Amino acid sequence: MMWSLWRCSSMTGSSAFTNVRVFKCFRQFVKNYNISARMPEAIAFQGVSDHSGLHKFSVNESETFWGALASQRLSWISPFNTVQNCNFSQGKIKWFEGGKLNVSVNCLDRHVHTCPERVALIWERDEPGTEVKFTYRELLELTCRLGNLLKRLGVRRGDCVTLYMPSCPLAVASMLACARIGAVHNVVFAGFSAEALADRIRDTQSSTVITVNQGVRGGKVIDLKRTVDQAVQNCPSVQQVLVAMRTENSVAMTDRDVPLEEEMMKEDVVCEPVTMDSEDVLFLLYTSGSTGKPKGLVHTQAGYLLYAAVTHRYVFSYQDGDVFGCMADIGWITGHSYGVYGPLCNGGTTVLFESTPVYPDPGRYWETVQRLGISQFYGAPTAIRLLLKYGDEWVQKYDRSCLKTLGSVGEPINREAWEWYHRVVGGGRCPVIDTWWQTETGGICIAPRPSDPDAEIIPGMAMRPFYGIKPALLDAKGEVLHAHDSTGALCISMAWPGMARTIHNDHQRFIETYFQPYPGYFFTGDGAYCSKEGYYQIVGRLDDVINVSGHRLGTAELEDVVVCTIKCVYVFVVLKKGVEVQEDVLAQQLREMVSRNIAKYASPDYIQVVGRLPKTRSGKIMRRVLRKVVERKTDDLGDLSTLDDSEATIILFP
Ligand code: 6R9
Repeated sequence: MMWSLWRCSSMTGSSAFTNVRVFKCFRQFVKNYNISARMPEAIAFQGVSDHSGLHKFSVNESETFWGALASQRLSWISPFNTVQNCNFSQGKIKWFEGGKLNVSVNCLDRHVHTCPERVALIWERDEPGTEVKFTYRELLELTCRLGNLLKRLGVRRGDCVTLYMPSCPLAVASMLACARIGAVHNVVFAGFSAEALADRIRDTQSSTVITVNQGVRGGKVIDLKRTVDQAVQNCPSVQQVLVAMRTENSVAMTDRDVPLEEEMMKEDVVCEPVTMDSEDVLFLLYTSGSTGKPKGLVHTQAGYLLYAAVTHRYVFSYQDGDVFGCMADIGWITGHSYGVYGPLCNGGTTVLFESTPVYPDPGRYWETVQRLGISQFYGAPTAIRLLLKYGDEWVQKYDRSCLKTLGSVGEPINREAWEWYHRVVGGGRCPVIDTWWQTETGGICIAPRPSDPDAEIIPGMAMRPFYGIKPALLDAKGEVLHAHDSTGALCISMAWPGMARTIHNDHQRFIETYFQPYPGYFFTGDGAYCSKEGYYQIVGRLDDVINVSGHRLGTAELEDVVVCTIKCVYVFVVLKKGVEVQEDVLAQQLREMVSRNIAKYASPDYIQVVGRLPKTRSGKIMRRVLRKVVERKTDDLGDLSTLDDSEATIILFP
């Protein structure tokens, strides 16, 4: 077992020698960095500590607010000169200019200095009961070894490193190692295809890719290295692929491949952190856009880190000693901000979840909560909806008394799921926090309870803007809707430190997408309702991005594929109960509608009325099944084990 091997050696092998070296290194940090900042438990400015008072202060005195937080919560090598320098019409977003810092020092060294043996990561591996814990000291050592290895392999400040790895300590250490040496990371979700990976590698011109031989999820082994091999065939920029061994199965290695653990163990456990400017790039993360090509959103050092840390602390009421359980994969922004950067910057303990909500059974989440003592559970509505269908027993079997807060992210949480989460999972005891935000926003922007423990929470509503966030709803004409109790395009009217700075290689697209639709505002692409009380509820995307089980999919991207593979538009129609209509009349009407509202060429070639659509238990439409229908390959429908009702397929093909 390579993984436990290197872990053991990092524990035992580090011994006194390492500690002395590490200690010397920290003494140096104490000199170089302002590590004095102990985190106060509550924000209070000029005597104001209630939410609405503080919110007003944070938007009216934005510079004072963020300036104070930045100097208090981050360790700087040298202080910043200006708090912000932003201009929406130019798409210029700059925070804390002149400031110098290192993100990995903020996430690791300063905590190693005060509490080296505190657990930083709990790696909740696929098999329940096999979790592995990493202290801050161990994670720093791992990060330093990796940082040194990357440097030895020629990775320099500003170079982009693509990670294609599941959530695991080596992935976190790789992210932080990039931050340590000034490289930029680009994590690609390890479920994406070779083509999607190749696109992202090419767009970033990465020379280095880090992966694992195989992933393990839901009891299944996935050949990740093989996908990387396929992808890099079409990526001339790639010079080396670092391969970690998640399983004991060997993989074919080429000249380009570097055995990660073996090479890492040759490296020193001390790696000098590079001095970075606040506005140097920290990472790129790709997300679907409303036109074909995914957008590589760019996040920078200080503003992103501060915003992730402060939102993590206040939205979830995270306190020292809590165990933060973010279920999201590190391949999504949620995994970046609340699996890695927010909790680690706060010196917290964070869980990296490798499995699925239903492996080995639908009690997995709650068994994990009990075993690891999770205090804040942060999951997606799609998983909650899936689990509620299995019944309450799977939850009630386990002791959830450690839970304090239940978070939700990714898509609107419907009332039924909200109530179940609150009543059954939280036993009516824990607030349910619906958090609205995006890859572009870097961190949570709207959530019910930034800090005030007694604030009212309304089911299914994200409710209150976070500090420094000033939302606005605009109508189709671009007019601001001043009255409450209205619905419009959700925009944000002033800059905040966590927002993305640009789209990699395409600043013009950044301006056109986010700042031109409503001049003077950042446009989120979502629609929202604002209640009489001024609480926000997200209604969904306004552009042609669809949200499938919490993941953004550009319909243009889908169309690209559909058009070049089957070259026609095929529409399945499910009629409302009781509606009777002649199929040819309906088909005629639908074709006219599409021609009128989109274009003539988009008019469907085929229209089929069906009883219902094949869906997974989480409500996700099984498009591959539909595709087989279209291709007339109904004897080859593939694995239907996740189908919620196999009858549906029979209805499809009567
Ligand atoms: C963090 C994340 C962003 C899009 C966003 C919106 C939807 C996210 C939501 C929500 C309703 C919530 N979304 N949280 N909709 N309520 N609490 O998911 O980032 O992957 O970039 O997706 O997800 O449509 O615009 P990302």
